Amino acid sequence: MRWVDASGETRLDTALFGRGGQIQLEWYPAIRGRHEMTLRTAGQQCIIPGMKLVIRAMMCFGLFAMLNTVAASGSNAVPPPQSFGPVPTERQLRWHEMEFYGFLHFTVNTFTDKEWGYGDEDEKVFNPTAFDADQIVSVAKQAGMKGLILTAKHHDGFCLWPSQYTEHSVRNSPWKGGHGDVVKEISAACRRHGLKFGVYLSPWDRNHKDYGRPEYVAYYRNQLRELLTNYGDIFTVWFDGANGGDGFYGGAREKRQIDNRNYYDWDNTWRIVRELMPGAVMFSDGGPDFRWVGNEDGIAGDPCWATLNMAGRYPGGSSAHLNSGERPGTAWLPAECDVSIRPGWFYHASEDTRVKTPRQLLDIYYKSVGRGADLNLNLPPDRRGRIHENDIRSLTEFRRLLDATFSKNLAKAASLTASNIRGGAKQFAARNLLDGKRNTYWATDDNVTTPELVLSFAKPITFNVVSLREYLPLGQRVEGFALDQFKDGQWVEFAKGTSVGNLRLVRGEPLTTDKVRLRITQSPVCPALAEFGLYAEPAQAQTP
Ligand code: FUL
Repeated sequence: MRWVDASGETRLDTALFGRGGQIQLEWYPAIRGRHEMTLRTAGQQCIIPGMKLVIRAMMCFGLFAMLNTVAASGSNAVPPPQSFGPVPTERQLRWHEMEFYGFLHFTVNTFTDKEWGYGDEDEKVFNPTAFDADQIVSVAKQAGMKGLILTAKHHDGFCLWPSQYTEHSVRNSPWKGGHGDVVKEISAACRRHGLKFGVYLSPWDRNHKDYGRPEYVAYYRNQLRELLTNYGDIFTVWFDGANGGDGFYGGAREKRQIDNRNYYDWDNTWRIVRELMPGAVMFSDGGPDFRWVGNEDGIAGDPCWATLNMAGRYPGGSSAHLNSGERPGTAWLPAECDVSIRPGWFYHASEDTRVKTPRQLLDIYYKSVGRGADLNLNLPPDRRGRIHENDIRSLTEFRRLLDATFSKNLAKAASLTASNIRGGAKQFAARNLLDGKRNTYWATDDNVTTPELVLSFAKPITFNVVSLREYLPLGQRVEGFALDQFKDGQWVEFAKGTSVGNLRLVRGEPLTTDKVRLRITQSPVCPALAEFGLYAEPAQAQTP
């Protein structure tokens, strides 16, 4: 048995319970009264949410006994493949499962019609007329987003929560008589609607007098602590790479350059997040948990590897290879595609007619989520403090088209023939590809790195989207694949690709056939694939 704490460190290691297989207990310690435990043995997982210690201990004991029986009975089981290269942490796996979430860019800029505030804005300009956190969050939820990241503080330094460390905040705005707290309202609405909540806290602060000096770093960390202790669970902290330049700086109105690499002492700043919110993932150009994709168009590279070489990487550092990732890489550092539904990140009435269309959003989805990245789509609240009707219209149709496409996996009707199954074991059977679960997978024997899978249908099917997913805990393995249809008595290739990772969506012209073949054409080790799907997009999604 391994007892792993939230930072990934093994706290206890004993063979007492795990003779026939491995049982893992992960314990996320008390975070403001919340506990989470994960019990895992080969192919099984049980998460026990917050409850009193004694009850948890009793439940664990019973579950251990049960899981140990399962693990012991599998003592002669075929061993799973060894992992390849860097592998994701638990917190990164949880982030991969989200796939699609949103940004909320909201601050004084919304009212001054700017993208970057200078830092000298009067707090009084922040005055939404009909702020409605439930409207904002429910729009995101209906769009299928799994979480929202709020700009608690953008480069202008204005704080959307009443920070005790500055006067430059909602406390001095007329909104709700100075008693408003946007961070509180959005985080609470996220909890009510079942979305995760994250914060963007700009390192660059054009308002603060000490920016560029050590005192500011202490201020920044104090604010980070406030956000991580007063607003419940935070799934991510988003560290922007844009750093230093001209600004108000307490009235100095000058240019301040900083040394991006050393000024923020990132190791110690990140440590605060690990201590206060061990389950949270952190974003920046250089990680440590997920990376920028290198553009603000929402488009991942093809290939887009989830791995990167980390030497010389830091927030605000080089963007070389962020779009494609690097293979095999020294760390698991998957990409996030961030893009706004409008040309700007903040709301501007002049952009009401320039909202991305449902088809543009679909194209972005296929080129981000469909290339193994997560999509972070920005929805800027307007001056009322709501998501604008035009944005909602576009999102609603986008969601309808996605649901119409992915509600039915046509591959489920197929009979499957795999050229190899690891040890001939049911545990690694090709059928695992169709069960809709990311924790079961098809794997082959170690020496079989280019297997094939044939899907045969009783009646011809028509599809135009193929999906593939790797079993991520074993690392990113596949380097090349091809897809064939059986046409006029022979196999004809209709698509090929390289990286798969969390998800690969291949989108093309509709095909009608009664046989489809997947060929893994390149892999340094035996592949481990979790899902395979064939889908048909409604006609409206396919027309330009
Ligand atoms: C950039 C910022 O400068 C933009 O204003 C926006 O917040 C974007 C998401 O990140 O670096």
